[in-house]
Amino acid sequence: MGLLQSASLSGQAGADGNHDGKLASAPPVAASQAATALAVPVVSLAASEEEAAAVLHQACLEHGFFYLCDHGIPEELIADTFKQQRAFFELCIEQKLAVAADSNYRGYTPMAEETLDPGRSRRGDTHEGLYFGREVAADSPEAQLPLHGPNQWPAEELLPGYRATTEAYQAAVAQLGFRLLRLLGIGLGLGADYFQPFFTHPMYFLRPLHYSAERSDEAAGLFAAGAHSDYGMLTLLCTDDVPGLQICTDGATWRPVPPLPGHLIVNLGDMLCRWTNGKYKSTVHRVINSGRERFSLPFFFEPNFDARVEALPQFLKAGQPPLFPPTTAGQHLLDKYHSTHAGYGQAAGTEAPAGEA
Ligand SMILES: O=C(O)CCC(=O)C(=O)O
Repeated sequence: MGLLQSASLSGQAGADGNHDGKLASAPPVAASQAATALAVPVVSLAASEEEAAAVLHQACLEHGFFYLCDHGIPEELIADTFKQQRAFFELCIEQKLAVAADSNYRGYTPMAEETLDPGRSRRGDTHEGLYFGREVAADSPEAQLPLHGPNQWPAEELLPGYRATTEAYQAAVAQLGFRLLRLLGIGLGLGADYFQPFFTHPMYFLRPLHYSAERSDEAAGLFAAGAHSDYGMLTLLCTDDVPGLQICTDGATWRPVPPLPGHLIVNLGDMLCRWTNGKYKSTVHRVINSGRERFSLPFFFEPNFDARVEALPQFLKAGQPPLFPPTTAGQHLLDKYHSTHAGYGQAAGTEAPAGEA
């Protein structure tokens, strides 16, 4: 375990500006020129839980991002998962649309369907993707909840082994999510099991992404993935070797977080920022494409749909109002889907919530 050699950081900023639908800490275009890489901490799961939790805690206070090594997901499984996703995205559009995102928003979302930074983007983001949630049988009572139900898989004859490989990767990364929950609880002084009750029926989503080779053009409002903070608890990201991810921790400067062989990139989402009343950072990030096709595998680890998310009393100073109004994990996710996915309202048969675009 250790830290990468440091590049000093000036100041810090939590993102989750989402209570008003805006990203308060994304820097303006003029201020966001390319900058040096950031010294993102490295958490090793080979260390004891206490040691790992201490490094993780510091990373959450300062960056909201860390690299994760010794995570235990076999290299071969990662390579096979990327290979299968490439095969899916190479299918013709009709074949991909055969599993178009359904009313639970599980399935395929075409190129430019998502706009993560609607305030700055002039076109949809230059990626296509797939959502695979925790598998929920159609006849389960849980399937009554928005976003819950069976996943949509491409036919086995079309992509042999696709489902088995993707499910194996998803199971491995979900297990990691639960390990990190323990470290978060320890790091915050709440106890290793503190967050478990919020994750008895977690909403998690593996989201294989394919970025086209189109160059991003910030001045023209064209992004591979526009500036945003993540909506849930944690994101565990595996990327290919093409750089592109940038984060903004100081409200002014975008800095690259390059892929590191054998490491996942983990970042905190809005739920942790809200539970800790901003103590932990839900850091704004984006993807800028410099002309190469790119694949990534974000895994969004979210609490139960009905988990109440509001500042925990431990993180409120006397007389201080919470930074964010209370919400639930499910409602927050639905609000964000409505504001960033062109197809969500139609697919789910719902109107955008009041106050959202
Ligand atoms: O592909 C990446 O590197 C990041 C993806 C991302 O930010 C997201 O899906 O929220």
